[in-house]
Amino acid sequence: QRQPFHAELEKWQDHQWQAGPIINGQPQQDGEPRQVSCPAQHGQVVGQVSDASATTAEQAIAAAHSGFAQWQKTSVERRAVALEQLADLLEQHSSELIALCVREAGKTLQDSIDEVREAVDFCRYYAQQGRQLCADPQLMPGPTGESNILSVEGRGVFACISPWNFPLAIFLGQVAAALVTGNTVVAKPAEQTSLIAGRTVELMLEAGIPAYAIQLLPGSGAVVGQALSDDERVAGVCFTGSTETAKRINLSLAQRDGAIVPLIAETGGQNAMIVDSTALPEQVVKDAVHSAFASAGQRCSALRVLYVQDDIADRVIDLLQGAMAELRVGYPGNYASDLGPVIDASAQQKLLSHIDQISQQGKLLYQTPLPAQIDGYFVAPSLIEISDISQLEEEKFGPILHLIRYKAKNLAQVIDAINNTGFGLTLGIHTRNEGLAQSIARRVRVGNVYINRNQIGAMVGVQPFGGQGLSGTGPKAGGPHYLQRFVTERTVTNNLTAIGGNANLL
Ligand code: UN1
Repeated sequence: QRQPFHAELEKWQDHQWQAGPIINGQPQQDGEPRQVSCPAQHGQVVGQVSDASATTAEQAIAAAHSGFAQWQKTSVERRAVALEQLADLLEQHSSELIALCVREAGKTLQDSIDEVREAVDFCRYYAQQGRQLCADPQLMPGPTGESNILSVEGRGVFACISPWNFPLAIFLGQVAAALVTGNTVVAKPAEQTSLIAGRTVELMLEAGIPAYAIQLLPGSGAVVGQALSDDERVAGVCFTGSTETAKRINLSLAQRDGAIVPLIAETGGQNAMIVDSTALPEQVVKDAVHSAFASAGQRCSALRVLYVQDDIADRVIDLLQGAMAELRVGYPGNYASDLGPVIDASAQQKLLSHIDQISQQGKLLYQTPLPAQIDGYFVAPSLIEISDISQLEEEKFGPILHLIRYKAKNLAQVIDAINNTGFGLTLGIHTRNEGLAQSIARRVRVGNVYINRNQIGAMVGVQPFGGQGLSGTGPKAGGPHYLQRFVTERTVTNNLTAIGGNANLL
């Protein structure tokens, strides 16, 4: 089942990429490079990465710090145009970027295509939003004889710390938001996907984003992440990843002497779907399977707990097993694969031991068989019945769907149990009772509610995305308020009569 663009992708099948720190546009070599291999094929080498040391991190922060004055003086129009040029360049290089997403991150072809699309959307959307937010200073209404002018400006150096599950889209979404609002950026990509980040920064430089505005630091959280959180010159942090890491960053920021520093965090979820007995079982199953197993469940928005009203539970389970039997797990570069591998050995281990342990407490209802001779970090899509959401202590980031039966009279307890997890990211509702859907949507504290459809794949500018509680700080990515936390505001009030100006002109 070859697609027309497949030959294009094949050109990149054996390509080796290199990445390392980039400071003021110059690639740096820090210590021995490490080898990156494809999560779907043991031993298939994708490239080499040189991780940043604490000394290099310091140099990158210094470079971003001294570049700030220049970038702040650059008009928002020029900053926005640079992002739009980058969007065009990403489109021109889409087959390389898609191949890199498949090979380094193990994302399926479809997910990799969507990934490039979303990165392009973020650049264009934030360019447009940035023009509005950072437009000319606003003259505020006020008493005669005074002028009151409100302006917004970048905060300074922004640290952008991004995850491996959206190695291009979220990496670039954060960076684009920080840049268009006038901040210079030090970007720390996830260690698992440094090659994609490195290639993206090369394209940013080619697109005309000045070298002083974007510094890249591949490396670990312990070295690079810590250096960014501790350094007084970093004026803001934008983070997507685990709740636990967000808390650690918050703690480091709180201990700074020099300033109170904003943290924009988008973290995990314990996402549920509530299905009542009026729902259409076929539609429920289609949406639940996609929400739970697309991207091998490695989305913070993914469905983890399917609550089904007991009257239709057996029917839904039956259909779910049928649908899961149809899922094709395989090499992510094959168009026919619905699911690829999970990201690495440690993720695979954690997921397999969770399946073991929770199946003993509950009941393993179905597992999609893995093809024979599959060679990589694959986890079989699993459906497990449990009795209570509190049995899941933390987010399980993989292709595991838990199912809980509930009785209609206990709906309020279901809602309380979901709220009591403390997470609040996505919620799915399936019912043909519109009043009930609206009532549930109001009572479960989450950032994104999806009614009678799947609950992943929020679109930039359409479904602003982000949660509350343990799931993040807001504002929502891809929404009209996102850029506001990247800027600081200044109001200048001027008594015009003091210097004899003609106050009436205002
Ligand atoms: C994430 O998994 O970190 O709604 C974010 C979605 C994506 C966002 C997921 N747009 O699935």
